[in-house]
This record gives sequence, C-alpha cells and structure tokens, in this order.
Amino acid sequence: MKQYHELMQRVLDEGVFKGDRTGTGTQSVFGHQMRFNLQDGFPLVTTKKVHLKSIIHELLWFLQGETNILYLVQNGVNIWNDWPFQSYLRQNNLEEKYPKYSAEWKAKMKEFVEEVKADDDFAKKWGELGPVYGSQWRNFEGVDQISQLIEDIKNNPNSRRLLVSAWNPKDVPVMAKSGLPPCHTLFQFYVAEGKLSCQLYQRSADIFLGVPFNIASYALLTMMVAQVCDLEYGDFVHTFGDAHLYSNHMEQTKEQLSREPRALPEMKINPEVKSIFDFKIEDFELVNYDPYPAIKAVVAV
Ligand code: UFP
Repeated sequence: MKQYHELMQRVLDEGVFKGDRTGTGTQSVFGHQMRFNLQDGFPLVTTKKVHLKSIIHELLWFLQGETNILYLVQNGVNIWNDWPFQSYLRQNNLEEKYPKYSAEWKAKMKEFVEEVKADDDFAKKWGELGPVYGSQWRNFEGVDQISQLIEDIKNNPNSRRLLVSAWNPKDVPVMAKSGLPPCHTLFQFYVAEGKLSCQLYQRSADIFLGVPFNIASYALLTMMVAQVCDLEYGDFVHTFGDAHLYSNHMEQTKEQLSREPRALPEMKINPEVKSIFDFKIEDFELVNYDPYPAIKAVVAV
C-alpha cells in the first residue's frame, strides 16, 4: 500500500492549510489519483488495523437499495446511527437534554438502537436515512443503476458509458439536512483483455480515517462485479477532489508513515455466487491479513 503512504506524504509535503465545514482545519491537495492492481492482493491498509466487517455489511446494504439503519444495527454496524438519532432527538425536542457526545447522549443512543432492533414501526419511523447511496444506486429517479450496469457490462463490455452516479443534485439539499451528501459521487467501469477495472471519483476525503475504508469498499465491489460478469480482476483507480488530513490527525499520520507496509492480504469470495444481489457476509474471507496495531483518532463532524 505504498500508494496510500504516498498520498499521506504528498499532503504533508505540499498540502495547503484550509478551513472546513467542521471547524477543525485541514491540510489538503486538490486532485490526486491512486491505482491498485487487484491481482496483486486485496488493498487493505496494513500499517494500521482496519476493521473490514462493517464495510462489507455496508456495501451489501447499499446493493440491496436499503436506506434504513435496521439491517446495519442488526449486524452490529453503527457507522450510520448518528444522523437518524440526532434527528430523533431534534424532532422530540430532546437535543438540549442530550448534548452531543455526552455520557447521557451515548446512553440514549444505545436505547435508540435497541428500540430500532426491537420495534419495526419505530425502525420505519426513525431509522430511515432518506435518499442516501442505496436509494441512488438502485432507484435514481426510478432507474436501477446497478442492474443496468451489470447488464451493460455483460452485453456491451466495450461501452464507455458504464457509470453509476450517487450525486443527485435534486436530493443534495435533503441529504445535507439528514447527514452528508455523497462523498463517493461517481464510479465508472472499464473492460479490456477480459479484465474489469473501476474508477471512483471521491469529491472529499478524510485521508486518515475514511480513505482506508473507501479503498477496501470499492476494491471489493469491483471484485464482486467482476465475478458475476465472468471477468478477471483489473485495477481499482481512486481519484480524489479535496483530499485532506485533519489538523488533529497529524501525529497519527506521522506515526503511521513510520511503519513499513507489509504484504497485502487476499480476499476469497465464494465462487458460487452469480448475482450481484445474492452476496452474503459469509461469502467473504480475508486471509493473511497481518496489520500493525490500530491507531486512534477522532472523527471530525
Ligand atoms: N468522508 C470520507 N469518506 C467517506 C465519508 C466521509 O472521507 O466515505 F462518508 C469524509 C470526507 C470529509 C467528510 O472529511 O467526511 C465529509 O464532509 P464534507 O461533506 O464537508 O466534505
């Protein structure tokens, strides 16, 4: 994963200082590209431990077109809970009683998640995220972009129109209210010499916390699409708009850069699965992952 280290180093060397929405401050570059040959192994960062299971669940959840946190919390994945919980507090006039990230807030959040798991009506009412990735992928103004994509790759692999867009300008204001407008805005596939490649355009990237997950997620998606289209693995190309290191991630970044990358792990995918919508968590096995210990850092919100 020298590509990832090069990105961190480039931002430290050349990045400009810039304010941001969260008030944290960042050092950033505009425009960067990394390339991973998926035949060289699975591009999961080795210089700190990255927890993959949540990312696989999230990807399966996107592919099902789901936008309710129910499936995620049932599987112990809590990465999307902040937004629906905060809107639950707001709509019940509880925001003052439970200040964000206080101990009471955390306890109330636990209760909220338990309620989502236990009560379907509650989940329907409060667990809904609105038109986030799953909705745009499977139902962009009525278009199932993923089904269309798979058909197009199979029937017209030379096409230069193999795209999926999560950026729906009409929905951006709605998404901004309930959480984040999509960071992974657009991806395109390319077939040549029997191999499938994918390029992602990520408009905004938290290099220390977000990017290791983003690489793994899209690398895995590329491998899954390749399998169901009977293609070999090509490259995952990761293109960035605003690629930034938050000012409170600098020490962690330097610590990570002092570590020498190790050999990449391998991702084994159950070869029996033939439809992109049929994958289950048990169909994935990560082998030979030997990372350095995790490095803690706080998320800018
Ligand atoms: N971010 C990522 N990857 C993601 C994700 C968010 O890096 O998958 F969902 C980061 C980028 C940025 C922040 O630091 O979250 C989003 O803020 P903004 O919408 O202001 O760009």
